[in-house]
Amino acid sequence: GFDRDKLLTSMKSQLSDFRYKHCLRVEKVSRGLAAQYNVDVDKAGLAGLLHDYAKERPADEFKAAIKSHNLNRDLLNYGNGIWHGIVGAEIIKDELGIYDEDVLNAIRRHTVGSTRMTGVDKCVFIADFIEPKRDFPGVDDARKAADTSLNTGVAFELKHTIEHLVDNNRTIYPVTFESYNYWITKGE
Ligand code: DGI
Ligand code: FE
Ligand code: FE
Ligand code: FE
Repeated sequence: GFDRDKLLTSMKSQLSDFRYKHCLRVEKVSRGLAAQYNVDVDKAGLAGLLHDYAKERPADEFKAAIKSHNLNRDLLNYGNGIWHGIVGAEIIKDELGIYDEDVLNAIRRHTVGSTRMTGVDKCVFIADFIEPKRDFPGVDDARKAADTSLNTGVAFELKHTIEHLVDNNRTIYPVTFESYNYWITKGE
């Protein structure tokens, strides 16, 4: 087991009030999805709670961590949006002593997905997108998709995210495309 109060203190010390509260909402929604779809509720909740732990770190720290943890150097061509999950999981391991790979993978995959997403990964990925304070155009359709099936929710979110990135002339991390190609055929 883990000491949730201690993790909350760490989260609070690392994050703005706005993002800390977002993480608590994602924890709750992720646990709800896990219960709905017979996924491990505690893993989905813990990953949901911690998913943005590293989001407010400076770029230099992520760049150093990419090198010290020997992660794919292509990551250096991206930014905080991509780093805080993939690299953030390594920071969480080092600083919080969370070693459960199911939890760490859900954190790694919460922004860009993966072709190998598990139930826990899907709950966190979707919860981050549909938590109650999200209010972008299309969020109600995303909530409906999530209520149809986890795969439908994941496919909807990847399509919406890629559309949004293209609309804004943003570069797309190749794993995001791989995830889209894989899951767009799996949503029912
Ligand atoms: O951390 P959150 O804001 O709660 O949400 P998130 O982790 O799902 O997304 C973080 C940011 O990353 C968001 O602005 C969208 C962006 N993003 C998602 N996929 C890609 C991406 N940015 C780039 N450049 N490329 C991607 O493939
Ligand atoms: Fe995030
Ligand atoms: Fe997300
Ligand atoms: Fe988030």
